[in-house]
This record gives sequence, structure tokens and C-alpha cells, in this order.
Amino acid sequence: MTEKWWHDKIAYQIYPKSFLDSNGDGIGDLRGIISKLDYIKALGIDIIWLSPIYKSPFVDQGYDISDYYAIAEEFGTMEEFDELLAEAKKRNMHIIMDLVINHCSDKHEWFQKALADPDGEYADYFYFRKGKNGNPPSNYRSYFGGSCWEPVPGTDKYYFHMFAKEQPDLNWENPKLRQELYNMINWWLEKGLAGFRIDAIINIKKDLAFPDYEPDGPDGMAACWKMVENVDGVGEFLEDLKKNTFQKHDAFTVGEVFNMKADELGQFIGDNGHFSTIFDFCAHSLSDGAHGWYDAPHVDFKTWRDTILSSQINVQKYGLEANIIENHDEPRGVSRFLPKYAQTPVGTKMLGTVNILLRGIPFIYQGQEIGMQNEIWNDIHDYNDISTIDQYKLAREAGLSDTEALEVCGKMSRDNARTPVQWNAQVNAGFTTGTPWLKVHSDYKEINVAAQEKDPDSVLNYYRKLTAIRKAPEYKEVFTYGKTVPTYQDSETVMAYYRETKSQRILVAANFGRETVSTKLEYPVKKVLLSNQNHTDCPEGMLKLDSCEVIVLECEK
Ligand code: TEU
Ligand code: CA
Repeated sequence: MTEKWWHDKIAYQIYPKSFLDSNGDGIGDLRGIISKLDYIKALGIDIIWLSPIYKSPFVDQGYDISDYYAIAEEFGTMEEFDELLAEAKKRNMHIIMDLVINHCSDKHEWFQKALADPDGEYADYFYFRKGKNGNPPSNYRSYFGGSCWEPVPGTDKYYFHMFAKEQPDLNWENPKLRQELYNMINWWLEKGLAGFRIDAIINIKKDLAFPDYEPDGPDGMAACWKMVENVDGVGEFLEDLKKNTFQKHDAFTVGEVFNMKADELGQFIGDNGHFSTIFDFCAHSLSDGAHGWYDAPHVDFKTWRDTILSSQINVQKYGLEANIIENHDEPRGVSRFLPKYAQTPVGTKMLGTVNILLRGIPFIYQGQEIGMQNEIWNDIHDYNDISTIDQYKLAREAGLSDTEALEVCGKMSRDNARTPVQWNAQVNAGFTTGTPWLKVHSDYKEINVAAQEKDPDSVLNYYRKLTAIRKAPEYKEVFTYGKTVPTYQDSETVMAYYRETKSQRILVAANFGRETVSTKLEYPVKKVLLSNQNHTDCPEGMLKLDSCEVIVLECEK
């Protein structure tokens, strides 16, 4: 691997709407973010990813962009954005934005022009197709429910959308459309942006025959994402995109890519990859239900652990992936990956440690650093997320009671990650002086930044130590490039791995079980680097881990 500026960096994802509101309208904003740059810096962060801040009708929280060159009024102005860039730069931090180019908003000028002239130039920026025998062109169900095809008013045509009907897919086959997107991307990069997180990018290549698939639900439709698995040729689009934009600016790019075929990984990451890196969703995909959130399978500890560790081994042949516990689409990791007895500050630190010290670029999601959790709400109207409303409906249709369906949402909803950041124990957790756009979690008096700032033993202060160790000059090499070697895999409750270079060996070992584990150490210990129980040494030759204990040891090599 050729050395790159971003290899040893740690990233932080901000979901602007829920981060911090500076003007009391209940919506987080750029001014709020600017005011917390020192807080983010103190967490050891180098790169900040902003979920979409472009002008948008917010049907899907800004993932429906109506103007790629404008900042959403809710969030602030372009001047404030420039200020954010400059302030981040002063602190030696880089800003990356979300790049949503599989689709745009139906309110985007291109789509409005396409509707106005369905045979004109702009119709070819989208997929306009004739129906079949009075039906839509194919039987695909969109990610958010219902058909992927929506009638174009006043015509016998439909337009294609994989997400909401307000998010028409862009036609990447059209070179003019591609050039418009490249111009826009370069415009942002020239402004000083360090790169992008790239949304749903694997979806940009369609099977232009749009064949029907075998129905997989009572609605007679088939999940549209099957197309993603069946289409070849996405690589050509991705190379063209890279060559015309990112490569020229040495930009850092992280692709949102799901269900990657193992042998294709080398095309996506590494020296010649389409992207700098892609997210590793292996642990998250384990709970994909066959029909929806309501039939999400239970994932046991060993499957979870072994999935992550084998992914590490597979990826290191090619490059670096980006490791997450949670993001704005996923429930909170503490609630999801830890058993009830471990959903404590100690358990939260353990989960953070095994994730952040993996090989790859760590991405911390806002609120993760204080251990924010899921919550079950008892009214579907409390939810805002388009996907949650659809999944609730699916659960009810499958026969679940209201209470059961709400329990499913409490477990899986994307709004779990979107509740406002809990800054202090004051009203609305200090997020806003107005009415927050989404309910604040009711545990904010116990879990909040202000309380954790004061407590040297808090999750927040532990995360600071964790990122500092990863970046310490004497360990930077081993944590950035060292290979991952799983160990103690015959244990039912321990997740452990070495990070190794030619000259160094670090052991990360965590006990997710209820009982203490005692076993032999494989190598003599030189130093205890970190312990969530504040242990400063270990018994001679022994690895002894209490329930929910994690320890990071420098071993002899
Ligand atoms: O997500 C892409 C995607 O595939 C999601 O539908 C994902 O499967 C789901 O959210 C898991 O619950 C991206 C964005 O991250 C998401 O927020 C957007 O809604 C979506 O694209 C459309 O832009
Ligand atoms: Ca605001």
C-alpha cells in the first residue's frame, strides 16, 4: 500500500439536524457545529463527515437534494459553511461531505424540467420508461416500500426511483448528466473540501432491461436491491468518476457499499480502488431480515465476533476499510451489540475498544462517544424517518400488534441514531431552547456530555484515551498498518485479536460474558496500554478478564 494522508486518521460523523441547534428553531445547524469544533478535536478527530447539508425538501432528511450548490436554509448559509471549513482547517481537521448522486430530489431543477418536457433533454437525466400492459415497467419494490416506478403525469411513462418517489434515480448512462455531477464535485473540492462519503453509490448502474424478478412478498413485488447484485459494469462508472474528480484532488472517499463480493474488494479499495475506502457493514448486515425489520434474525456473540474478525483478515489483503459501530441508518451499537447486562459505561467502553483498534479507519458517530442508546417509543407518530414508518406498516401487515411493531422500531429504527445529541442535563438535553424536531432520549439526565466531562472515568474520557493511544507516535504504525491476527477464538465469550507489525505486537482482549475468564497469555506482556477497569498490570502469564472487561496489552515480539 502506498502511504496516503488519510491512512492514520480518525473520523467523526455529524448528523447536522440532530447535532446542536444555535438559534432555537429545534433544528441543528452549522453554527452549532462550529461551536463544537474544539470538542470534536479533543476527541482525537481528524476528519469530520457531514451528512447532507445541501438544499433539500427533507423527505429523506437531506438525502433528497434539490440544489447541489446551495446549503439548506435550515442549517445556515454558504458563508457559514466557508467559516466551518476555515475553522476546521485552523484546528488541522478535514471536512468531508455526503455525496448523494444516485438520485436527487423531485424538486431539483433537472427533474422539474424533465416533467415539463417528458420527451426532452432532461427526461434523459432520469429513467423514463413505458409501462407494460397497464402496469409499471417492472415489479420492483423500493427500499422505502411501494413500487420503484411512479407515473409521469400526462404521459404513458413512469420514472424510476429506488428510494422514495421524491428521490428519482439519475441516469448515469447519460454522459451529460455525468459531466454535470463531475463539475459539481470538483466545485466543492476546489472550495477546500477533503473528500466525500458517497451515498448508495453501488446503485448507480441499472439493468436497463429492467427484468421482473421472482416476487418475494405478498405484494407480488421483488426487492429492487436485487438489481445491485445482478448488474455488471458499475466499475466503469466508478473509475470515470474517480479519474474526473477525486483523483485530481487527492481526495479521501468512503463508499457506502453493501454486500460486496469478497473477490471484488480489490477493485474498490487499495492503491487502485474506486474509493479510498468503503464501510465495513459485515456486522450490521447480519441482522437483515428476509422481509423487513420485524423478522430480523437474532445474532449471537460468536457469529458477530467471527464475522468481524474474518472480514479483517479478508480486507487486509487489499487495503483499509472504514469501521463503524453505528451511523445515521443504524440503531445505537450499545443497545444492538451488547447484552443487557453489558449496556453500562464499562460495557460501552469495551465495545468501543474492540472496534476502534481494528485495522481500518475508525468512524465515530455523534453521541457514540458518550454511549447514547436506543429507546422504545409508544406512538408511531413520534417517529419521523420515512423508512421507519414503512417498516412499522410492514410489521403490522405481517400480524404484529401495535406494541410489538413499536418494539421492532425501538430496536431497528434509524431514528434511534437521530435523536438529538445529549449535551447536558438541562431542558432538551441542551440541544435546543425550542422544540426539538425529534424527541430527545429520556435518559439524557444520566447520559450527557457535561456530566461526562466532569467524570474522569466516563465513557467520553475513555474514548479520548482510546483515540490517543491509536495515534500515539510509538503505536501509530502498528494500529494503522499492523495486521489483525484473531486469537482465543475457541472461547465462547472473548473477542481478542493481535495487531502486529514486524517489530510490535498489541493484544486487544475483551470478555463479553457474565463470568470471569482466566486463561494463559500467549506472549509476555511489556506494558498495559489501556483497561476499562483501570488495571495497570496483569497477573504473571495470565489473561484474566472480568465480565465486560477489555484490556490492551503491548506484548513481546
Ligand atoms: O442509505 C442507503 C441504503 O441502502 C439504506 O436504505 C439502508 O439500506 C438503510 O438505510 C438501512 O436501514 C443511504 C443513506 O445512508 C440513507 O440515509 C438514505 O436514506 C439512502 O441512502 C437514500 O439516499
Ligand atoms: Ca437551528
